[in-house]
Amino acid sequence: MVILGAGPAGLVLGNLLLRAGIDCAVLERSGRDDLRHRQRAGFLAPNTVRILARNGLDDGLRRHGQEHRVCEFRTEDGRFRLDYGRLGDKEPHTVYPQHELVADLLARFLGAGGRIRFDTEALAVSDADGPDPSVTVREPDGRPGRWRARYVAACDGRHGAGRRSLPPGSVRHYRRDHGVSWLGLLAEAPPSLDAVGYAVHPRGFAGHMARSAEVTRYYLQCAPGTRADAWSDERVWDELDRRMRAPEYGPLTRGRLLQRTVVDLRSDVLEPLRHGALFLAGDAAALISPSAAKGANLAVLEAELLAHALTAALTGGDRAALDRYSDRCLARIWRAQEFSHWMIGLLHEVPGPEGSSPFQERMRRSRIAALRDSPTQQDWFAENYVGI
Ligand code: RFL
Repeated sequence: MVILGAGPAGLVLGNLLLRAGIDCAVLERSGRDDLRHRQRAGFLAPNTVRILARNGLDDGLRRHGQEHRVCEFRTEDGRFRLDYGRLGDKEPHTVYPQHELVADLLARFLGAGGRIRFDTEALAVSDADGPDPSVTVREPDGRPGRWRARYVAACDGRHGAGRRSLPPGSVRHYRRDHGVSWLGLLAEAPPSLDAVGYAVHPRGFAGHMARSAEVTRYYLQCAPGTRADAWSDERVWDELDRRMRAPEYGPLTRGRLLQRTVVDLRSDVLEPLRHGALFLAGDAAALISPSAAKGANLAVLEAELLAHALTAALTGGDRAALDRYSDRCLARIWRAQEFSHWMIGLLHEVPGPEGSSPFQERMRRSRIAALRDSPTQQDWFAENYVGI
């Protein structure tokens, strides 16, 4: 069994297969250090925490994860807070940075004797629908190599070899460009409020999300095509202050900007998530805009489903769960896509065919008012916000 990619999807899958006694190897393009420092997600859904806990992969999470249950909306019509941990299914998020989770999963995998090849880039998966599937790779010394495997799990993200190896016409590709971009920032500064902050402003969206006591993630909507380094640090902080309405609601704690990335809000889904012996999981299966923080959560969920299905096939010869894998994941993926799409419409004036319009601006305000005023809407929000 070969797994491409050592992100949350690949490492959860690797750990579960290893524990089930299945011979597997993980091929990872990056070096070990790069992997441990790649800061991305932070909000883990309760179901993700349960999956990690029941598989004994939650040591770090239990020790260092922080419960999080409140979000605050700031708009031209004032501000309001939702204690989503008391609404809907009454469950909180756990804030635990993705790179810490990846480091934990990696340590666990290696500690249990797992095989991982760093600096090894998968180039293509061949003969996935034939008797002898294989993966061609570029070895760390630049030379070509080949791995044979009964099954291949592509957990190598959206630009990985898994997706590239799908023959034309073998899967359907659904995609959507939301026409909205965010400048994603990591600041070496403690959180400025005790809630996720969503600010909707005529100048664009701004977001605030705690990562740890020392680091906070911020987002600033920017024009598509903006370069990550286009704005000075001072301009970034001034713009955050303005959009988060700091003069009215309190100052933001400034700090050094550790990371800047431009994130174009795009979504796509492949159907089915399988071609012969090649299975897709995580971002390789579906890319979801970070507006509702679902990507890493879907990756963990899919990895567990795939691990169980592969274990049944490889240890008992029962392929029924493998045959159901794609449909089971897709039901959850589309639900998460729908909610993320709704969040984008809540937080931005999504340009319509004729661009932004006053009509859309009024629709957005009305959507926020419904969330502020309707307990039913709040329960629905909470259920979808933490659910998967
Ligand atoms: P990953 O984490 O991208 O890991 C893929 C791994 O594959 C390797 N790779 C290859 N290896 C070998 N050969 C090749 N050809 C390869 N090509 C790639 C890569 O080096 C990498 O190590 O995918 P995975 O495991 O599917 O996990 C998905 C999540 O990383 C992603 O969905 C989330 O980070 C999305 N996301 C968030 N999700 C949440 O659930 N909660 C959040 O709060 C959240 N915040 C975010 C986010 C994504 C963000 N960005 C960068 C778009 C915040 C941001 C800014």
